[in-house]
Amino acid sequence: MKVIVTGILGQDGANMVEYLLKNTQAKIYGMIRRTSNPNFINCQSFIKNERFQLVYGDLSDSISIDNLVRDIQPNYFINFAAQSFVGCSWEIPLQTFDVNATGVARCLEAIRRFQPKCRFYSAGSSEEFGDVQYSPQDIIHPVRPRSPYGASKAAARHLVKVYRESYNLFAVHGILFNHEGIKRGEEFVTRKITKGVARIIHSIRNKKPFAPIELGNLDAKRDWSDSEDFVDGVWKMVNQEKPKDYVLSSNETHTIREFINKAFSIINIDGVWHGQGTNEELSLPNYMMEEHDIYSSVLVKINPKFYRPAEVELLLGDSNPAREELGWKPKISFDNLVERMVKYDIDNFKI
Ligand code: GDR
Repeated sequence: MKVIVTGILGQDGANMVEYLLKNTQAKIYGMIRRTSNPNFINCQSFIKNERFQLVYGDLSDSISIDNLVRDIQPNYFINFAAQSFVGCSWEIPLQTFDVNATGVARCLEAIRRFQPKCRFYSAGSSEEFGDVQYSPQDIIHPVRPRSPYGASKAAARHLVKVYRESYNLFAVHGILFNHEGIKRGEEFVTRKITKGVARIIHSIRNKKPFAPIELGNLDAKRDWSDSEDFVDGVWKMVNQEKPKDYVLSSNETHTIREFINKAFSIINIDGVWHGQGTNEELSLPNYMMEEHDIYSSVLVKINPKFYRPAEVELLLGDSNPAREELGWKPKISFDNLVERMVKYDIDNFKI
């Protein structure tokens, strides 16, 4: 069995490769783009595994995708490569669309032409739901994206459906709500917070001043899970009898503020919120200021540059069909996820 996984330098691609090496006998072809200094930090556990092979390709280059599918003749093609950062999709809308939407068309075309038996996974997103009309959001919730990123994923979803129905391909588009973990990129809000907490506790322990974590909208609500749970759901999705799209989610929602409170509670800091809007801040409680003799006290402050031109205010998924029909069940709760990320970042803290 041969599996092409794209996006392996990122969180989901790396977790998928680890999952497949552990749970299958497949040979894995991990696709990366040609760059001068690729960062293999997420791939350390498998880069030298004899069942793993690094291959070059680029979703914006159809020749490279055609060649990989024609030469490897994969049984599965799992596409996690993307411009995955919603926040910067307003700055690079065309590149976002080219990679996330047209890139999916390039994969589907390569499969149609060179290996039509190959099962294809397209990484969809709760961002496709956008300004939601009801909660929880299920697979039939209307598509109402609020960002170029959300629009690109919605287009990919339609392409998958069209290719499935037109050519009878086994292609699925999983709608994944937010998913995080110890391999998460540092610009996403959860990792930014947990890395910030690790930096701040390091300063407190060393009696040094610290700068606050600067964030944007703290009122947004997200449905967070662990990426390691989701790759199991993705594998179950591509191994159904007939192709069908599913939602993966924790079925819980929390504000960014709740995530921050939970993250600081892991290091026993019960911060004090004060101010409103752009003046809102989280500070150390007074007794800690006295105990630790620290000069700086602001843990979190707002920086409007992290506000988005349009925001998805609320996401709350309904993954019950995936749980019932695929037998998928997440193992890591919201509290476990935050704790795991904070502890990992403290243990691996480097100045
Ligand atoms: P999201 O994740 O856009 O939901 O997409 P992100 O962590 O970037 O933002 C979540 C929410 O936090 C608010 N926020 C901030 N976000 C970032 N990145 N940085 C900040 O400083 C900050 N302050 C507040 C955001 O406004 C937003 O409301 C993620 C990505 O992984 C997508 O690729 C994926 O498809 C979806 O999740 C499901």
